[in-house]
Amino acid sequence: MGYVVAVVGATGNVGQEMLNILEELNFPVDKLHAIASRKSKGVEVSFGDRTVKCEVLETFDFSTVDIVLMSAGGAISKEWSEKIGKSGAVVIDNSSAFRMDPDVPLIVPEVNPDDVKLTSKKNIIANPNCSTAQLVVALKPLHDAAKIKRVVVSTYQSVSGAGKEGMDELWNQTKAIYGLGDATPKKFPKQIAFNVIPFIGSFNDDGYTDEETKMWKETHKMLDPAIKLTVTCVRVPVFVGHSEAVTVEFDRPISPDEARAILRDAPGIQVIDKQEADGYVTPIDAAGEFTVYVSRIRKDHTVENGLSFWVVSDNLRKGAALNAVQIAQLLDESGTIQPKSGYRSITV
Ligand code: 11C
Repeated sequence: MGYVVAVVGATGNVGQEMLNILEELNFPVDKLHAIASRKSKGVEVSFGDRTVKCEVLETFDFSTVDIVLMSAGGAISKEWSEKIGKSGAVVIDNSSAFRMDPDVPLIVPEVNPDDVKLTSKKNIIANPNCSTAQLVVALKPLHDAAKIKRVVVSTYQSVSGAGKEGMDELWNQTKAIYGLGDATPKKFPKQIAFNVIPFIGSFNDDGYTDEETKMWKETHKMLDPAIKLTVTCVRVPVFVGHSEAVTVEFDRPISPDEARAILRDAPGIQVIDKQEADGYVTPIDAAGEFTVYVSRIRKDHTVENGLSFWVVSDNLRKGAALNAVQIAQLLDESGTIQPKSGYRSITV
C-alpha cells in the first residue's frame, strides 16, 4: 500500500521535477494530486506515462492526503502549510517560510536524517535553499573527518533558481541581443544574458543578500552552528545547475587525496577530479542528474589546514525536488508516517 501524495505548485519548474522524481525513484504513490492556482485549473501535467489534471489549492480537500510536496513560494506556504499540517498530512516545503522555525526540521537526508523525528511538532519539514543543499552534502563527510572551522563560498547560480520567468528572461534576452525582441531586464535587476549579477534575493542592512544569509543560517541549523561561513551569491547565464567555489579551513591537516577518498565514500556525491578537460564537472554535465559533483580538490596554500574545491549540482533536483522526495522516502523508511488507513485506491 502506498501514499496519497499532493504536489502543490505542480506547474512550476520544481513541481514538475517533483512529479518526475516521484516516478523515477518509484516512490510508492497510490494516488497523485497535482495542485496549482486557479489559473491552472484543469491544466494537464505529466506523471510517468500518465497525465494528471491540476486541481485548485483553495478548494482542495487535504484530509485524505498523506504527504504534500509544496513548491508554490513562501507566501502560499505561510498561508497553507500549517493548516495542511493540522489536517494530518506531512508537508515537505520547498520555500524559505519555515526553515528557521525551531519546531520545523530542516533536512538534507545525507546530512541530518535523524531530525525527521521532530516532524510531528507541526507536521512540516523544510527543504533547504538549493545552494545550501549541495554545499552541506559536500561539507558533511569532511566535517565528520576533520572539524571545519571556516568556509568561504562563491556561488554561480543558474537562472532556473528564479523559476520559469528566470529561464524565459535568459532565453529572450539572448535572442533580443541578436536583434529579435526586447532585452530589458524584468525578472533580474540587470541584463543576465552574456553577464553575471552579484545579487540574488534582497539586500540586508549588513550588505549581504538574503540568499547569502540563508546559506550560512541553514548550514548552521543542519550541520553545525560553530562553522563560520562567508558567502557571495552570483547569478550566471546558465539555465540549470548551480556551481560553487568553496574554500574550507579545518582544525587538522587534510590532504586533497584524503578528501577525495572521504568524498568518494560519501552518499550522494561523485568525485570527478583529474587535471584534464573531462576531469571536472560543469552545470551542463550536472543538469538532469541526482548527484552532487565535486571537482578541482586542491590545497589552499594561504592557511594552515585549507582545501579548495568546486561543487556542482542540478538545483531543481538535489537543490529542490530530489531532496523533497528523499525526505518523503525518509519519512516512509523511518516509519515516521504510514499511509492513512483504509485507502487502497490505485488510480491516478
Ligand atoms: C535562486 N536559490 O537560485 C534561489 C532560489 O530560498 O528556496 C530558491 C530560494 C529559496 O534564486
